[in-house]
Amino acid sequence: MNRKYMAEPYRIKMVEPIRETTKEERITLLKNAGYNPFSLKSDDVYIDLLTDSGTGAMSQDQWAAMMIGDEAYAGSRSFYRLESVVKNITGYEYFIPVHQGRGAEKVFLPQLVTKPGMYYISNIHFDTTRAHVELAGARALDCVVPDCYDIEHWHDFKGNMCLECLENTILEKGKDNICGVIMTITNNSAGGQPVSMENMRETKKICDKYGIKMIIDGARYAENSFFIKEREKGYQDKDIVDIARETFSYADAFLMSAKKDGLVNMGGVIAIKNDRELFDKCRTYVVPYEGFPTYGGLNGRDMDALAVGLMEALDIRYLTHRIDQVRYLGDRLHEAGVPIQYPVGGHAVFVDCKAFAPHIPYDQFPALSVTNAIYIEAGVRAVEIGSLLLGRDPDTLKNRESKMELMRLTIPRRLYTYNHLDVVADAVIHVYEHRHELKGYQFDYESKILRHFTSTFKPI
Ligand code: PLI
Repeated sequence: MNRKYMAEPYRIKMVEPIRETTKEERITLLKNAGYNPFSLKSDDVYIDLLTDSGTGAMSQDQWAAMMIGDEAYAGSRSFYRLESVVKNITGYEYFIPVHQGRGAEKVFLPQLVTKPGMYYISNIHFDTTRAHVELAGARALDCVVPDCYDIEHWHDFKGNMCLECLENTILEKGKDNICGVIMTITNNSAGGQPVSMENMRETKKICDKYGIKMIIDGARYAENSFFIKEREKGYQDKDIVDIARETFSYADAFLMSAKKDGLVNMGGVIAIKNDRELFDKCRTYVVPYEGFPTYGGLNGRDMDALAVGLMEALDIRYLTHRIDQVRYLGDRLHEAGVPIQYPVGGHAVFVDCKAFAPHIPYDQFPALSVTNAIYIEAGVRAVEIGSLLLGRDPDTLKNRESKMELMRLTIPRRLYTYNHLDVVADAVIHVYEHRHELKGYQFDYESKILRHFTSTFKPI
């Protein structure tokens, strides 16, 4: 039987109760949190769609693998098991574990910054990636395709790199001033939108032409591979793992927050295709920042859980259900007329808050306003991905205006059911019907780096 949305390809054998609060309680809780959902206690959240990072459910095989974790400081069996999986999937020679994605960024990105005034170019830098580029003394430039901003209309690969923008930027800044090109797959800030294999290939050609390294920020590479299989000509009959391998073949290095498509609660990866010198530099820096190169901030048991999780995330039945859940929520909102990034991406539904609350200007953070309203309505926690997250220009210190003001409803892996997603959809639709009542926010306290995490606000 063909179902529109695939049912869970698993049974639930352990449950975690979740608490429901009243609307009155939530009004107070949000006020006490400085109107910043990051400051809410998770116990005060009914359905937590803040992030899909480290929030998924592990499988019985992962829990079992943890029992064989070998907690040696140097050269543990767990390390070698994980290394062999990473090498098998990527086809790369070198691997270093790290505690999470930003650990990989902190160790790796400064290695390619060789002088002042350099740039990384990405389809869109994720926020921590941008922060680490800037902390390393370089600047982050984004070159996503214009389709990305055509929110209402279907484009198969809205996450793609704009090749013209990429080449023009290299020529304008000078190839010797480009540290590297970072391809974020899927493109989180564009709405979890996929990047096509063709785009990977063409981007690599441009990188090779100018002698620039290409790096994959592959937190969600398995989901990206799924979209390539679904949408790109010639890939329908290929296995997901082969699509992933071809993807990696077009890059020189792979940085991963394994908290997403690694299906673990903590972990990260640096993998380098064949540049021994770069590997040695990263190995040197991983020691003071993360830990010895055979554990990089992880327990042996974490590495074993990741070794299993990486393979589970490439399973087509797992991926079909995963993407169907996101599609289900997207379809419910789309059918009700709520403006969303369409089609939905791999890990979240991104609500277009510029269209949702056009009366709130960018520097009063329309997506924060919608996010706070759905928390009050139903105890659902989402996250702002817009001008608040983009932060200030590091040189002029002016508020940067994001091209899109999005609220991300991020779906953790294997955690919630379709019924939970109905609660979310009903809340968002309710707030949409009362959208004219929404108000903007101003800072009460603004933190200097990655301000969206710890700042506090006042309603205007
Ligand atoms: O949260 P980390 O440090 O494990 O990973 C940082 C990171 C790097 N790249 C990309 C594309 C990410 O999405 C990412 C983290 N994302 C988070 C936390 C999110 O909520 O989307």
